[in-house]
Amino acid sequence: LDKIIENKKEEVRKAKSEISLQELMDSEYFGKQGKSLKKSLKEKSGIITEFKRQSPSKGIINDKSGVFEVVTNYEKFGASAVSILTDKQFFGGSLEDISKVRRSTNIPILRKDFMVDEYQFYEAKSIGADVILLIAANLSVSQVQEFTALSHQMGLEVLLEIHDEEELEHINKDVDFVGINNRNLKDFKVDLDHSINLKNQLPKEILKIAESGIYNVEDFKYLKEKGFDGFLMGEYFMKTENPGKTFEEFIS
Ligand code: IGP
Repeated sequence: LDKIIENKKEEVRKAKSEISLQELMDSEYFGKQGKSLKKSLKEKSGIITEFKRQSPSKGIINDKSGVFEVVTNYEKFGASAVSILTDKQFFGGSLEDISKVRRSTNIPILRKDFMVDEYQFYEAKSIGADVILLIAANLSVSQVQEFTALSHQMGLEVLLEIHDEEELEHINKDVDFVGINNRNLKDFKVDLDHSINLKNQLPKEILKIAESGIYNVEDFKYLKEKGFDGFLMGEYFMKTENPGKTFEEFIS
């Protein structure tokens, strides 16, 4: 994670020198409220499907499927939202992956990246993202607060990701969702019961999302039964030739 964050800060420095904040703010999406994941979590399957080509833990997952086809099918078969990795170095994604599908997609789009600087929130808004991810492991309590306020000013919803009890202090009443990562980012181990235990320590009112490592219908049902409101799933779909079809089969 440290390596990713270092690289991200460097990337942001570079991006800032290429495109000014003002240019980002000239985009048509500024001043508009994004699509609400709160709403679509309730109205649809509750699954936040993910488009992810590769990851540090798994290497290449899928370098053949195109973002347009996959996202179109995720939406068609009832995804509540789509998460799109925009980190290039470690996940093989890009901002263009979101731009490419924004106009043809009606469900909320989560910009999945490592947020370390205000600039990235303007960037997310400028390409039409609706939701952003904040990872407690790489942010201070006050950064989470500041980034949440900034996101809401721009009409973006905020998913705060935690993994450990120590990270509970990062939660504030303004974040829209708390995501519990079933995968430990330090050793990549997946433990659903660890997440359920942590979930039980969260405020009752907050929407809870189970993230990562959901690889079969049983796990999904188990987490649902335990009271999670949303489920973030990537690899299970992406590792197949036709991720959209795999999603269709999963929810039917
Ligand atoms: C999806 P999986 O195991 O279904 O592919 O996981 C998603 O939860 C995972 O990609 C993720 C992630 C992250 C990636 C969760 N938090 C933070 C990068 C950064």
